[in-house]
Amino acid sequence: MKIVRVQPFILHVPVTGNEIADSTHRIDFWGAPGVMIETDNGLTGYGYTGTHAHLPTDKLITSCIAETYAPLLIGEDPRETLYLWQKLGRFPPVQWVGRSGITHLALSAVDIALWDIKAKAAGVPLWKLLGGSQQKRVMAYNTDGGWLNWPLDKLIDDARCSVEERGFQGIKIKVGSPDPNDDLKRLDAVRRTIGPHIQLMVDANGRWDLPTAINYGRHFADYDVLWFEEPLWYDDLAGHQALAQAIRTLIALGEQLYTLDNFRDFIQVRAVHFVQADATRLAGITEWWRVADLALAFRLPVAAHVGDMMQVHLQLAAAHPACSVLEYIPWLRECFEEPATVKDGYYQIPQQPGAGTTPRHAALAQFNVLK
Ligand code: 0YR
Ligand code: MG
Repeated sequence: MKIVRVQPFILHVPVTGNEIADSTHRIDFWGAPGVMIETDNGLTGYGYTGTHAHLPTDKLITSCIAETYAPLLIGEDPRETLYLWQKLGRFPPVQWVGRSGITHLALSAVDIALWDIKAKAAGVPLWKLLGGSQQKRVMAYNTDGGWLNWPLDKLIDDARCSVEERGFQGIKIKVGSPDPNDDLKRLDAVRRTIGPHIQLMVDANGRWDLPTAINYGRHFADYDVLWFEEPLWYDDLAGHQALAQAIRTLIALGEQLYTLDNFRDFIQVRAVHFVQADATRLAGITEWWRVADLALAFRLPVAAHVGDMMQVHLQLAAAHPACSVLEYIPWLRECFEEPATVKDGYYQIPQQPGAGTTPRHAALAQFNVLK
């Protein structure tokens, strides 16, 4: 089997309810720069990464795919995923300009498309190719809620609805308001609303400094917060390590870490408890799996970051023993042939061959902004 065509695309899809905000981002569209890889035996694989739908930036990713990676892929066997990951990711000119960021996001999209082909060629969903099981229970917690741009009454209504009507057994809310006391008020109101038995997480999206995170984070235990996510600037290893020792609430991070080396550094100094590896930031399935194994070796759970890249993460969670919880953000959901679906608080295990990344033709026609 040989790769004969590499064709990038960029989906821009509206987020739920016009606009969402966390402490750091305010967005109305989600972006999925991705790639379609065709083979000489008629199989087609799809992979993508996630962005804030800023077209000039998204084009940096797709031009890396089209101009740098495509020539390295044409004629290769797409099933040789480890070899191709190395060939692209360690291609000296790429290694020189970007071991994370744009080139790495582009490599994610390519790697996922290759695994999609590999699973389609085997005639099984990716989770089965990776050794997973139909019996695996993957809990969903709702993150398409708790937004910082929502007033208190909407926050509370949505928390109640998530739990009582939609069946989620866990939810996450954003913190990082201009006045952190407002965050504690919102947290208190949400905990009262959902009662003591629902998992509740908070996410500061990297906003706070260490004193703020210690001062306010130490109150989170009063509300039985399961984890405090991205409290500090993403790369601040020593800060997270100090925070993990200073407060009782456990630390989650990883959605802005790009490499196995980044995760090793955080994990080995115990600066993280819930490992939020994201296969669309780490370079694909290949590097995600290495991080998940690393977490397993330290007896840490992987709570994969999803953004809204549920399709591929559901496959991984159904396979990897360290991962049994995933956030739920359905912005891209309708774009796919077999959309990730939650029932009674748990994800349904997908059945179609591949990585779950095959878009509907109509979605490509409607949302592809790469002309
Ligand atoms: C906006 N999940 C997150 C949104 C979300 C972000 O970038 O996607 O809040 O990915 O932090 O845990
Ligand atoms: Mg987050």
